[in-house]
Amino acid sequence: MSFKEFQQRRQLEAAASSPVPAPAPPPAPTAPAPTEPMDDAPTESSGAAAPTTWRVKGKRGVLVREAVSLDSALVGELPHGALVELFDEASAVVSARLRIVAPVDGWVTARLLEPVARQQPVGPSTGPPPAPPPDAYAWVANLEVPAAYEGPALGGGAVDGAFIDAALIHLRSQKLLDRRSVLLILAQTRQLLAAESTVVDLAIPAAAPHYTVCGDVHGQFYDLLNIFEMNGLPSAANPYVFNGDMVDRGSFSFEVAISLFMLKARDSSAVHLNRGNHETRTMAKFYGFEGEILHKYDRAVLDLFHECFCLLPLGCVIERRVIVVHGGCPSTDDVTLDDIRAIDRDDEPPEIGVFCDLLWSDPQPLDGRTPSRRGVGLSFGPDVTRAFLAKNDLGLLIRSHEVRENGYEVEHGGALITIFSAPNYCDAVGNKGALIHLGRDLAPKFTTFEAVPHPPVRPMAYSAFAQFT
Ligand SMILES: [Mn+2]
Repeated sequence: MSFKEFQQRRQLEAAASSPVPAPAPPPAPTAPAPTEPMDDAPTESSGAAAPTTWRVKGKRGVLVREAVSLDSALVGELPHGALVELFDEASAVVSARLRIVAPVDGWVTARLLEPVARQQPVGPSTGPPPAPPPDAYAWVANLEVPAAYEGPALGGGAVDGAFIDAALIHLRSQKLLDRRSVLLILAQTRQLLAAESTVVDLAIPAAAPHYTVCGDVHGQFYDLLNIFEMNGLPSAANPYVFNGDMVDRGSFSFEVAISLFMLKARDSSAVHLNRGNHETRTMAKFYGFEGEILHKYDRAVLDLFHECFCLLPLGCVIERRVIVVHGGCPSTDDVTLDDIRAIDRDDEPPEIGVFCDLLWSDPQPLDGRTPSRRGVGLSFGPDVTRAFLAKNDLGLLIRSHEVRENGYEVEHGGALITIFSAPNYCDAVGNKGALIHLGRDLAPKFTTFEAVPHPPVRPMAYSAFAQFT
């Protein structure tokens, strides 16, 4: 398939599937594991605090950590994203706002939008005040590593260089990490991401010559390893930005995501991760990541990945001058960096608005804004890029999100760069991959590279769309 044919096919695919693909049948339910509050079992959670029974609009549910499991047979009519009030079953002494996030396996997870406001119960007190919530992931450390497992395992939980070296070799040989180590890495990454701003300000560290900025990797783990071989592993002296779409399409999305997360867990400043439109439940369900994680692990691992994805920053600004976001410019000219910083990103992206635009938009050669061929986000011209940069005192916008034949393209008169790091995208496109070095002069320097061989697992092997690709 030629590059042009691929582009035409992608346009057809986008037109057919946008904005949101039709829902697929739900996966087979997984049995709840009694030791893990992550699972959606209403009566099986353990930990210091006993589950509390709640009702939501008169429905019963069970509080587990900061999430609530609700019987989806009862709340199935509540759409994704719905805001609901939660009350204590007995006397409405506790209330909180919730957002429905994940209807799965007969149970709906709803996330607390604000801390539970506990009030004094009416009438005489019947016991001590409620205990503070236990560490949400303390249970992970108590998991057992199967005796037959021979790979590297996180003993005390700290990710160090020796673990990373061993884990990358292990993953390269198509072996999985033990589930406890995976969950520990995810729990640590989640904490690190939660501490970051929605737009992260990055300065080139004194010990580093430049930032390396990579675009979409899309589950091409062996090409990611090739980047590290060419350009070095992330470290304080060799910091990276990965600009979203780590996962989906390529069938080694687990390996890509866990590798980037463990590198971040070792040194958060060495790896900065932006959110792409594929770090979302809807896209992951159809383009392979969900199926891959359910094949390699289970739903608890998938859910924790998605909790991390929801906390990924929407962009970063390097040395106050270069903004890096996955898609592109917003729909209006008045959007400031402070507006973006103020977005409550801890959620699935909406289908319209600044949050959506940053993840989905594409540049176009002509001035102005037009509807996107994707049906989500917009196409924006050079004048839009210039206005956005000027409004925010920026000099350059780096984005990803679209394949380019040479791995990168300088567009909009030099105001915008597309960077794409998945060579021979989907084993079919024949494009190069590229990365950018951004030194103190902030003049981008490009490195391009060809695809390397990977084990014979085809792209989209785990996808619900697999039969169509
Ligand atoms: Mn994308």
